[in-house]
Amino acid sequence: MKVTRIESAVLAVPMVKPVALSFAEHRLVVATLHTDDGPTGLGYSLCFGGGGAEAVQVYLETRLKPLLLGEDPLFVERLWEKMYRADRGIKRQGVAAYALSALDIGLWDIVGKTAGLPLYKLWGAVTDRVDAYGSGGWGDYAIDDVVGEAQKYAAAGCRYYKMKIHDPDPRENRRRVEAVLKALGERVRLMVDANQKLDVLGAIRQAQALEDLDLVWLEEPVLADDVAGCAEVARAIRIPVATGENAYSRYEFRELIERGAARYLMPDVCRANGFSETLKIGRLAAAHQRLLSPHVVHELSLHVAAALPNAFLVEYMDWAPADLFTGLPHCEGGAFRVPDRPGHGIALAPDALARYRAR
Ligand code: SMN
Ligand code: MG
Repeated sequence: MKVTRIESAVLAVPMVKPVALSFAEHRLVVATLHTDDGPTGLGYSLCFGGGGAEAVQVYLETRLKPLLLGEDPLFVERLWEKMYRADRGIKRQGVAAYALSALDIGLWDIVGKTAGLPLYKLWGAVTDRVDAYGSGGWGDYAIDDVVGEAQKYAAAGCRYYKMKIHDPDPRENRRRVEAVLKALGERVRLMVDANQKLDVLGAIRQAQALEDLDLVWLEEPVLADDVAGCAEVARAIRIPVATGENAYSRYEFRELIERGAARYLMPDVCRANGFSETLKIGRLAAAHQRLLSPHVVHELSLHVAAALPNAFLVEYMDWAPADLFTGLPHCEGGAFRVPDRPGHGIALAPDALARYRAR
């Protein structure tokens, strides 16, 4: 089997409220991989808020696509190495990793379809149902918006909800968290996400102000580059730390683990060099008693979580309009049943390219 053609596009997907209070749109870089006598694979990377999608597409088209054309798509590991090692004199990660991720996801889709197996079973399934946490609560929401969103996820059965702590005043963040806890009662536990906004002392102060609220984790307290700073926070506070959505490889995750920077590791399959690397990060985490909680794109991450015994929840951000994909799983009783179609089970809806292509 050979890869004969790869078509890519940038899609611009407008957001509705409450997400629209913080983001007008998200962009997706989608890649369709065609083969001569085998199935077609779909891969994509989610560029949240839209930033950088055009650069990701250009890198994919000009630098990575030529490495795959004419190759056997079942040799994923070989092709991953070829893509990962390309241009290493000018790139580390970022844009290039988003592009590689989309293609790796597309290659695995072909492998699953060729084997006639959903990916989680191809990888040796541990479950076919994964619990989810509702996620959102962005900084531009009024408290009522956060509470309303949390209640929506609780109504879908989610027993966890993650919200942002973006206010410069730790007491205001506490008020927002308390309002959600009060509205949801005992049924739901919360995570909080600082999105790299704090410094070490600020994070310690913020954690102290939240310590008695039985939070599951505090996420990305300091700049993602500052692993030592994150580790200092993790040592000093009594809430477990989660991080990793801005880490791209097993090497970065190894450093997070070795420095004791977090208990929960959060690779994003669309950033961390695809399914191939995310699975390796998951195995590395298991060897160090770390739980893997994959970042967003639950419709793809579900396969990873269902194949790893040390996975803890997928992140459910309900942003995709109904006419974007076919095969999107539904949250029932706070969990997703992993799609049992061969590959990852997600396809673009028939008119999605025409409707959402960015202009
Ligand atoms: C987040 C950041 C960027 C894109 C999506 C989601 C956020 C989270 O930090 O963890 O949910
Ligand atoms: Mg986060």
